[in-house]
Parts: sequence; C-alpha cells; structure tokens
Amino acid sequence: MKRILLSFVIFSVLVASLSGCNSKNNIREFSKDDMIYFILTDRFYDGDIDNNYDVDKNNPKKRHGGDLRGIIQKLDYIKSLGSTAIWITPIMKNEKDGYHGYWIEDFYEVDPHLGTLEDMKELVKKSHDMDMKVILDYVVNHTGYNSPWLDDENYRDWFNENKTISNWSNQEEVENGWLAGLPDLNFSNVEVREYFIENALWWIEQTGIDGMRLDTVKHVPRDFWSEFVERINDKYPDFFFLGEVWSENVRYFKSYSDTGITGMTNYPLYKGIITTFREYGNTNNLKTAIREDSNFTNPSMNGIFIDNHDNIRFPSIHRNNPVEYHKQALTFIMSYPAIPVIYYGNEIGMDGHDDPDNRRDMQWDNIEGNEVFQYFNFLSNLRSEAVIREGSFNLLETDNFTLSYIIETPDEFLLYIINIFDRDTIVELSLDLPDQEVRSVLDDDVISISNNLLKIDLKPLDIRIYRGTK
Ligand SMILES: [Ca+2]
Ligand SMILES: [Ca+2]
Repeated sequence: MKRILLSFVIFSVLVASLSGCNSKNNIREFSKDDMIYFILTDRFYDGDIDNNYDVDKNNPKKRHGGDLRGIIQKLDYIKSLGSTAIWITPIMKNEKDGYHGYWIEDFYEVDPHLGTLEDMKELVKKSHDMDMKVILDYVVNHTGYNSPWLDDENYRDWFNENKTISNWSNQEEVENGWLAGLPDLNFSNVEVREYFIENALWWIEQTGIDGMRLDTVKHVPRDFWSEFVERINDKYPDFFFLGEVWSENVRYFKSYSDTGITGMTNYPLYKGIITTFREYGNTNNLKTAIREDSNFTNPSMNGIFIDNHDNIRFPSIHRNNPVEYHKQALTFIMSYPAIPVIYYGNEIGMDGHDDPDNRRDMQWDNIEGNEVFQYFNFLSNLRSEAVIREGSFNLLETDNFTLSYIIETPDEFLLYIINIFDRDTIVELSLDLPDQEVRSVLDDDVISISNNLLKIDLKPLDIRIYRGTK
C-alpha cells in the first residue's frame, strides 16, 4: 500500500513538473495566478551606454537609452514585486525615432538601440532561471512609415490602399485603413500571412519566449488571428497570447476571444475601473463590468490593468486624492480573478498624461520609501495566498459609493470594502457567514459579523480588508 502511494506521489510530481513546462522550447504555461510586469524598454533602465546613439533624454518623442541589458540588470527588482512574467515592447529594428518599438523597419533584426539577439536570449534564459516568463510584443498590422518594402516591386501587393480610418464603426475600414498613417499590411495576401507566421515562429525558436502580446488586434482580420494562433499552438501548445483589443464594447471584445487568442487586455473592465475609482465616481460602472465579464469564455486569462502606454497614467486622471484612488484601483486588480498587468511605475504611483507623457523614464530614486510601493508589495504578498488563488470572487450588495466583495474558499474568506467617496459613511452588509470576529489584514481593527450582518463605519476613501473563517 505504502509503495503504491509513494509511486503515485512520484508520478504526480512528475506530471506536475511536466505540465507547467512544454517539452518543446521549455515554454511555460500561463494561468490566472500570473502577474505581468509591462516594460517600455527604452524608458526603463539604461544598462549599456554604448548603444545610446540617437538618444535625447530631454525629448519625450526621442530615444532615452533604456535597453535589454537594463532589464537584465533589474530582474531582481521585477521578481521582488511578485511578477511571474515580463512583457516588453517590440524589439524588432525600428526606424530612427521608434523608441516604443511599433515602427518596424526589419522584422528579423533586434533594434541595435535595445541590444542584440544574444541579449534577448540572455534575458529569456535569466528570467526562466528566476521562474519568470517573457512575453514579446508583436506587430503585424503595419510597418514603420519608411519601410523599405514600400519602394520594392516584390512587395507591391503587401499593402492595403493608403486610406485613413474615418468611420471607426466600419470594420472593413478599421482592418484595412492606415492607422495613424502607418503603412497597412494586406492580410488577404497569402504571402503576408505566411511571412508573419514564419516570422513569429522564428522569434519563438530563437529566443525561447513564452508568449506574445498581439498589437492592434482589431485592425487585422479575425481569420488571420485564428490561423496564426492555431499554427503557433500546433507547434507550441502552451504558448500564450495576450491580444490588444482596444474596445469597451463587450460583444465586440468577445468576438475576438472566439479566435483562439488566450487572453485579452480587458478594456471593458478598465473602463469600469477608471470611472469608479475617482472623484464623483460610481461603483455601479465597475459592478456592471464585473457582471458582464462572466460572459467571456475564459475571463480569468484576460489582462486587467489601470493604465498603459496608450492611456493616461491612472494618478493623472485625478485632481484630488490621486494616491488614495491609485491604491483602491490596485487593490481591485490585485485581488480580481484575472492576470494583473502592471505597467512599469504603477507600483510607485507614477503619473503622466497622454502619450508620450505616460512613457516617462522609470523613477528609480527612493523606491523603498515610496508609500504606494509599500502598499503594492502588501497587495502582492496577499495575492500569493491560497485564499485568493483558490477562492471564488463574489460581489456584495452595496450603494454606488462603496464597492464590496468577498473572496472565499470552503474554509476561509477575505472581505474587501472600499469607500470611493471623500466622506464618512456607514455600510451594512448582508453575509451568509457564521457569527464571528473578523480581523483586518491592514491594521489591528476587529469587527463582528452577527446574524449574517456586518455594520461598519468607513472613513473617507477607506480601504478595508478582513480575514475570517467559514
Ligand atoms: Ca542604452
Ligand atoms: Ca490593418
């Protein structure tokens, strides 16, 4: 009996170690327990001054010198935040001022400002050694403005006709128009489709990355994405795709989850977050987005975020109390069952208005003393607990000025109560829980649940998290 049990244990351990790791290329599988740290490489950390040509740190639209070696040097920091994956902006060779990586000149070369293919391989290898995965941003919709293909006879049928997108509700225009004047690639041409599938496989084989963030998904036909995902997953079954579908329309958004893309940057929830955690906000917006989220096939594989390189940084939305609202929004995304995508600087409350102001250089000074940083680390530690990993998330009935939810397993629970109003308030929650005293995980506060009711006085912009047993 003992021997059978032991071999079962050994077998289970074997299966567990194999299932987290694809046999080809050692690709590591993603789950909702991941946390992605998103880096705009040029703005993160300058690890090699020898590649700093074309750099002008005073100009927000020019290169600032950050590079792959800089990320390698900061891997300990990234890991310390609780990150399990790193998403980096495209590394393909860009035209002169393509500091962000989205103006690609050569799809098969690493941009020399960022480093070399060897640097990229080292970044992936070292990340894997630290149990972190790497996601490469991948662009197929367009080339840079001055692509050499534009003047080459052989590529004559590779581009769509030069038209701007004027009607954004016309899908044909959205797919075939030139986005921001960028030469738009023609995906009805089989050569273009094959080129990008082969190119993507080349990057995976060369570098060992675990996933791709797919840029401008809605500007490329859905049938291409289905083929792209299928062909790559044929070869690398656990390879992860995070699709950027920039739309708050739930039905439209859902139509892309049917293409096979693993998860998407959840813009409907983002909209709920930024209209709730703000002055004169309304928690109904987020509550509705949460209810609609359950319509998606696999909502927990979507990326959840408070801002990114295309949107105003979260604290800059707020005239008053930016730090308090920032903490509230972080509290939500670090407890909701989906994959938090932390844009570099979220963890220290970096601000910045629209592009390119939302792409300022990472602020490395006095991080340890930063109030938001300490709170973020608290949230990250809490997120690693079994109750959040295994528990189910349930919204509780409250008024429009408070958000409350419970995350529960059969044995224990965490109860979240957030006051988005800048004034005192009293909340009464109806809870199907045994009578008990519940203890705050943030301070010494203890409150009582009695006869399935909990009554609590909240301070302005309060965040309370309590732990209890079932
Ligand atoms: Ca550099
Ligand atoms: Ca297009």
